[in-house]
Amino acid sequence: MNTFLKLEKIRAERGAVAIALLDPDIKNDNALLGMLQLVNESDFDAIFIGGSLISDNEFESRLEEVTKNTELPVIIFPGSSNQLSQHADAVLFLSLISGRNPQYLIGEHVKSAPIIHNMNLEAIPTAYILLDGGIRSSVEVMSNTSPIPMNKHDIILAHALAGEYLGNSFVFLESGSGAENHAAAEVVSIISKQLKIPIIVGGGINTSASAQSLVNSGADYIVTGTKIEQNPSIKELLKFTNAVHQL
Ligand code: 1GP
Repeated sequence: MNTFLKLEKIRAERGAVAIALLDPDIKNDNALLGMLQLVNESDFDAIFIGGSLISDNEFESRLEEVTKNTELPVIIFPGSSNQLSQHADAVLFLSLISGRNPQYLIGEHVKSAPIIHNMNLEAIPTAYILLDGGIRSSVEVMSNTSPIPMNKHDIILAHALAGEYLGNSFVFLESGSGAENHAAAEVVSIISKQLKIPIIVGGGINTSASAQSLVNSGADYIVTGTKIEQNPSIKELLKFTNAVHQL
């Protein structure tokens, strides 16, 4: 069974999937294994790994370290085509469809496709939609694209439908790491009613109440990163993953 189907099986069994985002950037170097330990003990279902700034050599060695120390599926959430490794189970093949920057619509894809092919890595096509989470996010700065305002429901829906019709396996509603406002429950609700493909929601989801309300609104996968970097207790993280798992 490939990684996408494994994730979907978890979704069917648990109602929704709890994803821990680990940023292998140098700033987290000493803390990375500690954060991984927390994730391993807190009932997360999978790990996304990636960041804005990390280079290819560092990425490879840190990814190897992570995969050696967890039983969870490890899926690359790449900031660029430099972030690839055969140690991962899969890579999100992201198209930043909320933007109009060709580098993130096809450029990085062409650069990374032969590498992914040679690594025999599973690529999971994902329509990545950046929403305005109330901060100027790293994605906005690094991709040179603008987020969609959260109150433009019809425009967000049009992008999500386009993502589905383009053949993506997931739509990812991203408010940016450290967002002040995560994706609005109303937005998730509107989109989940119209889409057939599963919805990943991430950015600024720091409390179990937020996670629960987003899952109630139709989010299929909840991603959290910053919370794990803030040295939470296992009890607190278990409360969070428990709020995601509604079955
Ligand atoms: C960012 O969606 C992720 O790409 C996670 O965001 O760090 O705010 O949890 P946080």
